[in-house]
Amino acid sequence: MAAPPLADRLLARDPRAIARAISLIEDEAPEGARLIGRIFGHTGRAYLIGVTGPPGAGKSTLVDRLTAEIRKGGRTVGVLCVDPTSPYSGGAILGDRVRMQAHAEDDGVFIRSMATRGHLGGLARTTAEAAIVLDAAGYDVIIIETVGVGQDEVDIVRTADVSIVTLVPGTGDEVQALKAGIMEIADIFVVNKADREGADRMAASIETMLSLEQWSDGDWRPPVMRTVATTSAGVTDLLAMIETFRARTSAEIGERRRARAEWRLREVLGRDFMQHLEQSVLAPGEFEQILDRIAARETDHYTAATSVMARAVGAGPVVAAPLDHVGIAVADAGAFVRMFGDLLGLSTDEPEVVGLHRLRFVDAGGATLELVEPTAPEAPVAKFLAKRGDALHHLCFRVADITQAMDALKARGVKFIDEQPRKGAHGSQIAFLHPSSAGGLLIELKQPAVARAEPGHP
Ligand SMILES: Nc1nc2c(ncn2[C@@H]2O[C@H](COP(=O)(O)OP(=O)(O)OP(=O)(O)O)[C@@H](O)[C@H]2O)c(=O)[nH]1
Ligand SMILES: [Mg+2]
Repeated sequence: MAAPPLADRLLARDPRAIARAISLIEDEAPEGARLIGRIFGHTGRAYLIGVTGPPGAGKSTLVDRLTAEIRKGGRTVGVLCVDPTSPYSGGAILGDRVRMQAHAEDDGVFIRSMATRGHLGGLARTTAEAAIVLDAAGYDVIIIETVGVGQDEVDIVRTADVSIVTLVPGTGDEVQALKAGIMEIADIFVVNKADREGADRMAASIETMLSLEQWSDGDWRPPVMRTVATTSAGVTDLLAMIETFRARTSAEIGERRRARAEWRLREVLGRDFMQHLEQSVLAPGEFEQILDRIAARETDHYTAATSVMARAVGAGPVVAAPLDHVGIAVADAGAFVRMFGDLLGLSTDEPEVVGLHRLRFVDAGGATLELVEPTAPEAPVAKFLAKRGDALHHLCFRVADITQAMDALKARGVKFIDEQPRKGAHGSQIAFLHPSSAGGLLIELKQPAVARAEPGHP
């Protein structure tokens, strides 16, 4: 008989299935994502406690004692430790093993360290998803321990049902230093290592900081608790305070869980969209090429992102470009104007000199014929004429934003004769693609002049 599916074993709180599920999530395996889909309907019952604080504050010891205290009341506990930055993380994991021993005989406790893989954002998400696994497995309380350094870790704790910030006696300067990061997320402060000198001062400086804020009547003002994790002193009171907070905030818990869901959803969407860009929108190696171009100051990250986005959201091809005109190199434009008039009844307007060329525009209905006549022997078209005689010279396509179109094309590896747009006829901006990128043809891009309301300002 085949083993029951992982999801079923997990829901039955099989520790091996839980460990396997968390590994799948850590590996960002597609099975992990599917598993979440299967078990998510069974979640939402667990109460999530986030514990953060500086390295070595005694968080793990405290979480261990808190776990024991919660177990006394009969509830089950799942613990997740996240420590991506601490140089002691090897030791922390060792410590977790030691602690696991303390609860080894207890199948009402599951402890897991989250491995550092990839970037921190990914770790934060996988931790949040591991919490979903523990929730589905039926653990009543889930405790997440993180070192409060990165924004993502702070987010994990901030979006827990209750956030506990652990500090230790010290000079009090730490409070100032931590203020910007983790101080404002605390629902409960804990001064751990209260057996050490300076615990009172530490508690007082937290109180001082709190007194600087405006508190209204209904507000939860974070209490400052004291513990000695190593002896469990104060842990019973801490748990009681957590329960008080839980009762007081039961109405708002939906909001926090919604914030948690939003944070996870944004993270996954961001990751998946980036993956889509790399796999389906950008050519192999193109991302690196864009980086090179940014490094060389040929483009900037906003412009590059805009053109990649335009392609990603199906704004059509790189440039939506209707045919503007067909360029014909001619030694004597007047002769051709007369010929088009006589043969086809096409009309022309006044010639215009641009650079080393005289241009005549013949109106051919939808598109225009542009007759390019050199005005100096060094004009590029003069060389073309010497070699080929009067002949089709180039095709010109109209684009709304020439800089953006060039960036989008360059991002695809297209080479240009003109690195920057230059002035064309009638106040337009133009640029030529290099024939090596255009099947040997000479292709011009043109951004027509914007029609201004004020006359006299072309
Ligand atoms: N004196 C005293 N020592 C404590 C107390 N709580 C923890 N310790 C000790 O402090 C050290 C660090 O404890 P941990 O629980 O590993 O601290 P942590 O905050 O989890 O550390 P990291 O996860 O590495 O950031 C250990 O040697 C603990 O025994 C306490 O209340 N008093
Ligand atoms: Mg720890």
